[in-house]
Amino acid sequence: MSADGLQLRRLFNVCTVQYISVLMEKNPPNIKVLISADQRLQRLKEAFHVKYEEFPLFYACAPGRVNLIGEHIDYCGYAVLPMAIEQNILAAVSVNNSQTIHLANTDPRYKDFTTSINEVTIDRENPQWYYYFLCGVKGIQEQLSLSPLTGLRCVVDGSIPASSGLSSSSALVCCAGLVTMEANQQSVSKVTLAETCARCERYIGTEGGGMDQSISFLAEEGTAKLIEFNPLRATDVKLPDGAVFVIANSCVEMNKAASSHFNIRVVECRIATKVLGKVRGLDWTGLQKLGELQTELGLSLEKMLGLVEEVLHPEPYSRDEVCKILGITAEYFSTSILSANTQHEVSHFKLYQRARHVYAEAARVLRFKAVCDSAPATAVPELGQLMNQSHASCRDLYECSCPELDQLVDICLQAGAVGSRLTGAGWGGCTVSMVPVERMDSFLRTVKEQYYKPDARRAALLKQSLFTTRPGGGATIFTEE
Ligand code: ADP
Ligand code: NG1
Repeated sequence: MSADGLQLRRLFNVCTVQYISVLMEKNPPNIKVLISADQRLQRLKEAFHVKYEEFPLFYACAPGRVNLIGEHIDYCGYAVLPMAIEQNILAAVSVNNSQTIHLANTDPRYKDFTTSINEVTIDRENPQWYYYFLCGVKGIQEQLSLSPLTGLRCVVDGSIPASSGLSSSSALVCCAGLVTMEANQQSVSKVTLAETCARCERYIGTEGGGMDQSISFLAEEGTAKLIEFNPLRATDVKLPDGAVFVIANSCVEMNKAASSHFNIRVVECRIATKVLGKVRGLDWTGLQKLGELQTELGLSLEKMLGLVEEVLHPEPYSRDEVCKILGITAEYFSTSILSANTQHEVSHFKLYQRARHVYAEAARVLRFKAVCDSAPATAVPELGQLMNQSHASCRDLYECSCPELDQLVDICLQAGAVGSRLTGAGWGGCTVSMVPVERMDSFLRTVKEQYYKPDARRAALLKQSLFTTRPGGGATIFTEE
């Protein structure tokens, strides 16, 4: 079988396990790194055996990510700059003719779930863990018109802190997509997998932009990636020597699907697009993203920032004002512009602030890549400055930070980071800091002392909350030798 020119399903011997679906033909990932040592695989295999009294047929694994810069702009059509992290979602799987999907988890917080292959439905009112899995199943089923699906048994084991901005949910969806592909003996290219999983994660109710699923599939060890959309593509970004990226979790959890913060921002960007388009005389009805507006107008990002200054006012827009500008009824506004979980959540929209953040952040991503590519002697401080500007914009214009994240960023900067910012959706979760190699030890000591030690809950979570990270490999499927 082949897709996008790749010869799929050839066998590779990697470590003690075999790499069976050649999604990564050029650079097969180091499976030992992906699953962080054999013991985890062994424990999962045992858990699978205890649960189902048989051994797994294959394993699938999809990494989380840290976004270095480019926050809340993927769903506006703009490029972002993430890298995969070592932490991932790993699943052990067997297939059968039972016409059921059995899901279990090594973490007792996530309860067992069973459903018929004919009833793969997602309840977005109740975003339980297995619905994320079913998003991946449904996405691949639809993409490949699979009917009937094969029955399967699966145990999931995750090492990504949940609701912390490191994309545990997308890693789960991507892992489930891979499981479904392999269990049904299909082959799909990495790009199609990424696009399918980005689309199907929206069944849970959040209107994400595709960064997380793209990096989970397209990541390669040793390099961050510039991810561009429409068409989806990933370009290597070599990070400068001399600095290390450190992730620190604020220990504040924010579940995207269980709140409306995220979708409100998506809606505000959509309204800003339409208002700016209308004022510039465009047919605004089909325009959804600030990036599409820029393409239509053929202007630079700098000019788009000028347009925002000229057209939008800093005071929040009421529903009435938006309806008046666009010449639409309140009903049209509700049904065609707002999303399901933003209908009653918000009465005013900060169009000026959100659009300014998006266009300036899009420019920062391009600058970050340019600095990495040209690698001047000043690369590290310059990249740090871009990260600091990004955090300030997330905090002040996009309002997706929180007091704990701001405190943690301040502590990281005082501890010696050249740049520090929230990463991922925000309102809690992690920061990423760029730290010169020679300051690493004192940086870690200071952050520990100042953010984690004074608070018993944070101190208890320290081990999995503060860690250095290097660009990891992408999702894969493998079996035992
Ligand atoms: P994130 O920023 O990590 O993607 P979300 O709030 O979007 O955070 O998603 C977190 C949800 O993903 C969890 O509530 C849970 O339902 C699911 N999830 C994350 N990790 C696991 C795991 N190891 N096993 C099962 N489900 C998980
Ligand atoms: P996380 O950090 O995984 O919640 C979310 C979106 C991304 C992106 C970032 C903000 C999903 C699945 N992910 O990521 O697409 O918009 O926020 O940059 O919705």
